[in-house]
Amino acid sequence: MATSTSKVVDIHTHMYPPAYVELLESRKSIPFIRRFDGAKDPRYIILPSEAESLDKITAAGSSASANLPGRPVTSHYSSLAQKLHFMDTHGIDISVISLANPWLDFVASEEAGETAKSVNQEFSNMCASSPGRLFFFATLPLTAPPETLLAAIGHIRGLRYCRGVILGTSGLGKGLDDGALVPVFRALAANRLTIFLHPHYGLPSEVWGPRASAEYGHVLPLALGFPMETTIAVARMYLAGVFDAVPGLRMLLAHSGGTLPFLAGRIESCIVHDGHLVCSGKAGPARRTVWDVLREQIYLDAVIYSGVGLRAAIDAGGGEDRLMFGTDHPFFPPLNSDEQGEWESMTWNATAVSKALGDGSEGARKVMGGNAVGVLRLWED
Ligand code: 5CU
Repeated sequence: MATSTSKVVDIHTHMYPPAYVELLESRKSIPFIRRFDGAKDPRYIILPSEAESLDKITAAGSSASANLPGRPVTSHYSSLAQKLHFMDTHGIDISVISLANPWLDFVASEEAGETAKSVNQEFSNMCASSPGRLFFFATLPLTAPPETLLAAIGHIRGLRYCRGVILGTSGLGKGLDDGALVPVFRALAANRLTIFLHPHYGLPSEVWGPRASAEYGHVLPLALGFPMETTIAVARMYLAGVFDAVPGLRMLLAHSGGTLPFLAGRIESCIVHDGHLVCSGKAGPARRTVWDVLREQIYLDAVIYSGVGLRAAIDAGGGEDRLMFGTDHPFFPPLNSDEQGEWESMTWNATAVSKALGDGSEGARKVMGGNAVGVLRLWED
């Protein structure tokens, strides 16, 4: 459902509103924001794999010469003026902003409902202050009791600039194939709220081997752990029949669906050759395949940084109508040039779109913004 607009829309772009930053600053365990002696900016420590380097610094009693864990928290994380500057610098007309990982996954059950309400209200206010330029994916209080969680959907559906929710893969603690989540998925679908599925937990740190934390930076968890986490979460939903149970469910998968476009054929083969699934009637001819679900209920972002990956994502969804451009701002800032200038997260992803679909082509216009405007109703402001 693309429109003929040539607007550029960034659907994968995060903000940490000031109240959320304060919450992180008040914490003593991951996730948290902490200042280290001699470091210009505070550091944001979120990934389970960062715990090891944090422990080393704590044991050494000094951070002066050490490789600091986490990432610097600059104004790009929480300043709206900075977000608009980033958009203007890169010719982005509209951003659909969302809280970044790990959202409210760590918030105590009794506080989650109110925290979600205030975070979502902050997002709503930011969007209202730049009408036509900002929309948002809200955050759900997943640790709250079921009635609070459903009430949160009631709250966000009334927020003028909200177009969906950003969701991690842990769900209520048992993953997204948990039957207890079906009412939540139904409520989101009934309110035309798209789920933006985003990873956070990656894979267990052991899979990266003993050299990773000292020598390989964040490369393995971010480049490989994140995409595998998304792939596994969606495969589990598919195998549990969630997409059939909630046909109105629409999901937008981060990082072009992890490895799903590449592995969908293998998942299919494993299903039809699985004795257990065949005997229990789950692999019969009436089954909607993974390909069907990809073409009917799933959108993929275009945050994959290469034409090769993007081409696979386009083909998996049956065409360019299911891809939406994104930058992942404020993550991956340039390290050797001015942060107020051009970011490769924009240029690499935009170049990938041109390479895969042709510079200035209709397909490229759809991916750069037309699909997002149509699917997320970005004209209804
Ligand atoms: O650099 C990172 O850690 C991240 C992250 O945590 N989340 C994200 O969306 N991109 C990069």
